[in-house]
Amino acid sequence: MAPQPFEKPIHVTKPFLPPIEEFVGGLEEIWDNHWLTNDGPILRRFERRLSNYFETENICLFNNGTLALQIGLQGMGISGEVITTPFTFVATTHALFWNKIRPVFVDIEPDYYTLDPDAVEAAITPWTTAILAVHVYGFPCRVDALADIARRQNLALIYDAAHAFGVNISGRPICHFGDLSMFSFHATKLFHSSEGGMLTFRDSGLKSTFDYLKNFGFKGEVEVVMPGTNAKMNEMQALMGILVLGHMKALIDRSRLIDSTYREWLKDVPGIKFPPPLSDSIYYNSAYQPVEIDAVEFGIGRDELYEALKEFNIFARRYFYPLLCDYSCYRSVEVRDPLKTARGVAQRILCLPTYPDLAITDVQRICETIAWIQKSCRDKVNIPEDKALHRHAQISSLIQ
Ligand code: T4K
Repeated sequence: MAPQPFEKPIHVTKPFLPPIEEFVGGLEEIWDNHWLTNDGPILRRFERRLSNYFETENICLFNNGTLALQIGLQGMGISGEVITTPFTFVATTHALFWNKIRPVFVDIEPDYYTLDPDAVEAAITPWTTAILAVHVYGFPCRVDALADIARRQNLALIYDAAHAFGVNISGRPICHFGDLSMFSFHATKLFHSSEGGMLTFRDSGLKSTFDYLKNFGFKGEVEVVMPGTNAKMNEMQALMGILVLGHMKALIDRSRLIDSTYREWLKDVPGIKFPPPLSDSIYYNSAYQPVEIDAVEFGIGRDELYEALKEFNIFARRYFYPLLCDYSCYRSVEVRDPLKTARGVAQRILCLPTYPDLAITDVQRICETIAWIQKSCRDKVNIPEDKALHRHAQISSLIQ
């Protein structure tokens, strides 16, 4: 018998919200202060707490991660060509575009989907100024290999660490690798401030530049030293961030438990591949739950599973499909690397729901649903790939 659909939609994520009394208490402080944005007292407190958490003084807060990255590149004076990954959220490449930098897309590695250092090295030209790598899903890039290339080739090493809040390598927060890291505090992230972003950086001299750039370029009241923008975090965002930070250890523990439950309950389902266990030196945040679907072994392809899950009120997401270079706005960018791994992964990847509020019994139910779809569809649906829509109709009829 088919499993019952969930009564309410299960989305790929759902933001953690602190107890409402904590937020209301903070709002009272904001009401007393009559200070809503522009370097307010709560923002400063948030900055100090993050500084402590990340073990660095070199941080700067923003109203979102996209503008943080854009300003990071601008403040560091990056130009020309930057080698980057096509397997990420669009904002990574948009930040290059807004700085008039040409993205050079190269391939990723098969286990953790991060930039392949050999492909990076092969793509360097006299115009290359930086590497922009992504700790995608919070999986750390091969930081030593990339640092070695950056040092030898005199390139800046920049990380989009949007997904990597809380990740450590050999006990060091991940922001200590590379010249600059950007973290997103968007509502869909394990750590969030509803919207928000942060830069951490090696060169403390950059702090004032980033502060100018996020505040119209103002230095004091009557001097504007550079054409900045408005990318300031406000007090409500900072308040949410402080409160969520207080729960961070429990949030990561919970995500790790969800991850191990998925792995245990799906281990006997053919055609589902999890990223291999990480080395013991890495403390991982389990922020996302990516799996690869092998259409031959599973019986149906990733897209059909994605559609079939919707019938059960389960809304997984195909992060990150299509590859960035295949979006219409980047199709004109020349891509020399065949992107063999990235192309395959983009066709197979599916991010399953994971968020702290997701009950373990619901994770098990999602797994049972996937196992049921696999069993029911594998032998019964025998329609060629090019009739995918027809296949979907067949799958729907099996489920009903
Ligand atoms: N670099 C990387 C590698 C990134 O992944 C991102 C953002 C950035 C840079 C840029 O950082 P920010 O400027 O965003 O700080 C979402 C997020 O909007 C985006 O922040 C995130 N990456 C990306 C991976 O995912 P969508 O278009 O998938 O979001 P949406 O609205 O479809 O939300 C996904 C699901 O989350 C919904 O189905 C339901 C749930 N949800 C969402 C929101 C906003 C909730 O339950 N509550 C909510 O408030 O992009």
